[in-house]
Amino acid sequence: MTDAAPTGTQFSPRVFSGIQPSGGLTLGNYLGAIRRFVDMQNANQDSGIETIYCMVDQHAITVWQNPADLTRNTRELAAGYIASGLDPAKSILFNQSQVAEHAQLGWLFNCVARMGWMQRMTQWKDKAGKNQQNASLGLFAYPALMAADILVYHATHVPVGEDQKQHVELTRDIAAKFNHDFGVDFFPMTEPVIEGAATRVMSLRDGSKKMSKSDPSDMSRINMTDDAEAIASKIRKARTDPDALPSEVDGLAERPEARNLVNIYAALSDQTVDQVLADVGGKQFSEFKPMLADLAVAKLSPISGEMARLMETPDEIDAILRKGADQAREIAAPVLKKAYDIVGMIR
Ligand code: AQP
Repeated sequence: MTDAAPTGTQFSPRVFSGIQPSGGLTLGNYLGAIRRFVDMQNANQDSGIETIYCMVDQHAITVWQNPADLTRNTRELAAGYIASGLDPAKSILFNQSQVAEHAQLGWLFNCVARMGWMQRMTQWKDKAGKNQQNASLGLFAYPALMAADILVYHATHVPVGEDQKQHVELTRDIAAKFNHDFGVDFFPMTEPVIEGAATRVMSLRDGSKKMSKSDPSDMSRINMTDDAEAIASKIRKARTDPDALPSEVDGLAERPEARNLVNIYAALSDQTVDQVLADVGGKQFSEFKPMLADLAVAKLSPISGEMARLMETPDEIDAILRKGADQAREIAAPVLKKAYDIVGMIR
């Protein structure tokens, strides 16, 4: 890991990331984020670097969530984390609303971040769409809370998919402005960690849109809870073009749907896109899609099976999250206290 300190201060490496329980987990969340979370947990075990992974329920409610669905989705997300290989004995796992320090530091950052910065956020523009006047204030302020999620742990590294890069850059801007305004070297310059063949998994129905939990079309995504039949059917019906697969990467230019399916195959089989194309170049989609479906079922079924098993004992999931929240608070509380001191608030 690189040293992420802004100037003279040494910040110990620490990893933080989160996912919104705003729907069921998708293959995009898994390949773009969770697999990286697990890699970083396992790679950093021996070095004592903490890995902290959150279910960001306060972000989820920036758009309407049915309360019962939010509860279920939060537990299911926790089950997805654990079933994918996150181990509560190795990583801190909790839901955001149990650690009030996130929202408390988030308020300080609302007063540091500038309106113009927030207005430039692509996700705000995409999610608020043409109806910005009717979007929640929380949706607009979301990136400042995300900065607080990260910086309340002085996290130096954040594994995310490509779509979150801009928010991590904004986190650095907020940290730099706080440090500059108060003449301190208190918050680190956090690095996004964006790696792998599938940092941006696209919709199965439209290769120009990212695969998303909140896409109205269930056929656009593979859910981590889909059974083998659903996975095979979604891949079979995935939009493609009529040409055979190329043997080289250049042949995927201007073919977003083909590129997406090849990227997914590469990520699931732990190969590079070049290696996959060397193997499948020249094949028609009628041959490639069943190969991809078999691979996806083989990789995802054990995870969905384990998620279902864990969901049978929701109390155990809740207990894991409560314990994780206690551990998280131990790190976050002194950082918040120091931030309040810097700002001049009496404690
Ligand atoms: N399609 C994707 N490809 C690669 N990575 C992805 N991520 C999400 N979709 C893809 C990564 O998953 C992490 C958690 O994302 P999130 O749930 O906090 O928010 P999101 O990016 O807005 O994800 P969704 O699925 O699109 O949720 P909704 O529909 O509620 O907005 C992040 O690291 C993200 O990059």
